Amino acid sequence: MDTELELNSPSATYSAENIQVLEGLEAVRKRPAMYIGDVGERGLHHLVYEVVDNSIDEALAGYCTDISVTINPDNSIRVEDNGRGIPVDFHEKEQKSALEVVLTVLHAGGKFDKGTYKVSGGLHGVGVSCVNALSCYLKAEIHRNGKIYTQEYAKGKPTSELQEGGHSDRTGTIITFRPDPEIFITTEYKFDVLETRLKELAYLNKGIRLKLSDLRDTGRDEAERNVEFYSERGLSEFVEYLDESREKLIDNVIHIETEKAGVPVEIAMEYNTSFSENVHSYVNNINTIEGGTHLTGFRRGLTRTLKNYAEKSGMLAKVKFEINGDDFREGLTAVISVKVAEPQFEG
Ligand code: 0RA
Repeated sequence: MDTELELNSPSATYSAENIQVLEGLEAVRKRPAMYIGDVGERGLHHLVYEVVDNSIDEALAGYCTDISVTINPDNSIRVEDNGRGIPVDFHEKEQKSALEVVLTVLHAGGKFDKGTYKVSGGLHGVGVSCVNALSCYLKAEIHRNGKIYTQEYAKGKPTSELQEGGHSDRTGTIITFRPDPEIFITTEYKFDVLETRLKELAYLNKGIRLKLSDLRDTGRDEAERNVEFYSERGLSEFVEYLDESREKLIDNVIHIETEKAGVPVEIAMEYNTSFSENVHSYVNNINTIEGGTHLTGFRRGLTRTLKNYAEKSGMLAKVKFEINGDDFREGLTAVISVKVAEPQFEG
């Protein structure tokens, strides 16, 4: 069925509600690149980040401590967390379970309750429904209310009812999905790519345990196929890792954790003996390579603070040239991370 034709046709009798749901199902498959960037290797890996980001949100809300990603032998991906589990109760407005809403309605990947802390949500922030739409198979297993619930999907549409299974003494969500080969140019996952991202996420979100296992026959040995990331000190450790091969100029990483206008701000920085600037900035766990107001603000603040200090302590009097911001960033390694409710991403 050609959805666009149907929707534009004057004889179409869809209600607004139906249209929204149809859009959720069809639009993503029609123009996948618009939702996940591309249908190559990047987009393929992006599906994993999209699911993991939901688990990270659950962790940032204080309900989840462990997230585990498995590459199955058939290149399907399993993401398991020990969060509250996606709600399975009946959603009156949509006339389906909350789980089905999360998995089939675009942008409904987030929490329904406004009060919760949702800052993650991927580069494009499109949610799990997008992953569902672009998967030839998806299974959701929910541990909640002392029970196990399962439901299966194909290309974004349920292929089974929500099933109530056995007892469970824990809570959590397990999403298993297989990217649709009709959509993606390649469906082969790269361990190293996922490893790099999970490691980064561990540094950016201290206290969360992130695991990665590869069940494929890759020739790598056991230890190389099972890695675990956990950062106790977050950005400080990130900076130490970035400066691993450089010579320190100060003993301890400067670590600032604060909040401005409800926006959590975390900064870690240190100086090394090199002359290069190595500043990484993140908004909602996404590397903002083009910078932004958060980076500009940091740079200005650093220049102002150090210049003031140099002036007051009489150091500037000895300097024969005009000192500027670049001078304060020589040999600087820093990571800046902010978490904003409604980010404005460009590029
Ligand atoms: C909607 C509402 C709530 C949690 C979630 C979604 C949720 C989604 C994902 C996706 C992967 N893991 C997840 N964990 C939770 C809030 C649930 C509540 O209020 O109990």
